[in-house]
Amino acid sequence: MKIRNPILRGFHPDPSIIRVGDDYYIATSTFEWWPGVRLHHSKDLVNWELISYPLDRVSQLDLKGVGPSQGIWAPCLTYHQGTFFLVYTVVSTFYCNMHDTNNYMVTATDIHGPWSEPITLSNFGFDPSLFHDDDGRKYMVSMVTDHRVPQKYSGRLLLQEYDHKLKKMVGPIKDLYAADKIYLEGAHIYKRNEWYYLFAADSGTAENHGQSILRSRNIWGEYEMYKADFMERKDDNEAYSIMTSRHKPDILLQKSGHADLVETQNGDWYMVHLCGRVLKYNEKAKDSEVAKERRYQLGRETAIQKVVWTDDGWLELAQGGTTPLEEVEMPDLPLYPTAPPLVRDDFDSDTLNLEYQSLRIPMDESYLSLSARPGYLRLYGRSGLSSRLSQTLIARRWTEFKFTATTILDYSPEVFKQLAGLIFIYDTENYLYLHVTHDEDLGKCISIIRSINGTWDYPEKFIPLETDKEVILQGKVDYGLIQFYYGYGEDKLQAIGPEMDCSFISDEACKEGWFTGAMVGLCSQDMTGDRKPADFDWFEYKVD
Ligand code: 6LW
Repeated sequence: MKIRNPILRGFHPDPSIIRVGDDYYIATSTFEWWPGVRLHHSKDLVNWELISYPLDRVSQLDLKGVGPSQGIWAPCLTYHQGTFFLVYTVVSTFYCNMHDTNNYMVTATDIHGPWSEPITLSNFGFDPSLFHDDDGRKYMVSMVTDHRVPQKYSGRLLLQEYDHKLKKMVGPIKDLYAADKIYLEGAHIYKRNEWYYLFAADSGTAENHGQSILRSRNIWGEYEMYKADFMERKDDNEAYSIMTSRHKPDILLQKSGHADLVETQNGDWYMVHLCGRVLKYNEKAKDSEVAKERRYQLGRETAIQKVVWTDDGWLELAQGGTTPLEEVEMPDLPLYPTAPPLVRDDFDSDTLNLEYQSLRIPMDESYLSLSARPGYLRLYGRSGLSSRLSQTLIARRWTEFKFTATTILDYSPEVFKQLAGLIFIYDTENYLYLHVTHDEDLGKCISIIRSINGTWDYPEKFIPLETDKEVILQGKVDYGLIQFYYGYGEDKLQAIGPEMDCSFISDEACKEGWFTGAMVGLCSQDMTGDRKPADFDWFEYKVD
């Protein structure tokens, strides 16, 4: 049996991995989606299960108002002497000149929490990572952002000591790497056989992405970069990557880089890394204008590779070369299957399934209830879809390019400012929304709103609905195209609107932020302030 990549499918970037005994944990970035940081667990590296979100209180994390793809970036999970440490960046200003990238740490003695209140770290840049040295000292490495024009260095990593008794950064801040040519970020430090290794993502997170490794006898440097003949380089400006997809635009795992290492109980080594699967447009869409673009709807995902240490102490992919594999040899560990993925959620439980996340604010009883009408998810309508403050919206990840999402809605809107329905969304500016509303002439009715980078239109007119019936809403996504359906019985649905491009719901097409991935979910707006409830009996996400 092989490990099938990506192991965490759909929007799961910047993976950080640890092993504690027989248990493996991966933390990934969640950006403006609440709660903060997704944790998966595995015992075999094959089967992974979502177990929790460490940042689940507003006192730990306040995302109100943050822009798309800001918020939580690149968590780093470590474990030392009975304590889990999670460091991460909360980005409050980006896509501008001066970035605000604040770094924090929370700790817990149980991976399931509770996690502490955040400790403030230093803020020279993003992607902080904590290293626990043998002598008990702790260090934080991070990249440096530079607002000057031109920037002084293109790639810069720094190191500072962190004192856990004082709960603060101490001592000097020093450059570990500062150079013109190669951009580095997402760094982690490891120690092996008296070498300190600096393991860093190179060349940015898009299709040029790669992973580099440097080493030094002293933690403060100088670090020597691993340079070997098997590393293909087109010119002197190209990074020395031990893994990259940049020369192979046709392999499944594009954008490969931003890796973290783990050693198994048996002494094998693996690295998790981010990757992206490029959208292959379906037959009907492939000659269209948009199909000329390489787009990644599923965002950046998490994959894993087997690696080996060479005799002279460098790290390489186990298969040789620099190309990540789609299927990877599994470790010599017993299989530990996880529960099958959630398909139809009947909303019969007291708590919402972990798969769902909300935008910026906690999912609480004030606007979302599983008890107000047992067996239904009740969403009280609030802000409009452009709001970065108080949206009533929950969503889960697209995990494949072809799937069907369906829900059934009991809703009696009284004015056009009340809407509820099924949404396919990247961020506040990019979505397709099949919704039920009210029209002065038609009464209860249904239509579709399309927002592409904040330009809105209705690809379908308003169609009247029967007043007292629950209505089924459905969207079928098929490799870049979407078709919506509605009706009163699952076997009697009728198409609504044209078959449309949905590839704009992707990293590449979205203008303000491009770090998350496509989501699908349920939402409700009531811009009158009356909080009109919308009741959803079930929600299904089915990969075809
Ligand atoms: C992540 C960083 C990156 O922190 O993207 O471009 C950021 N590089 O490594 C968000 O995933």
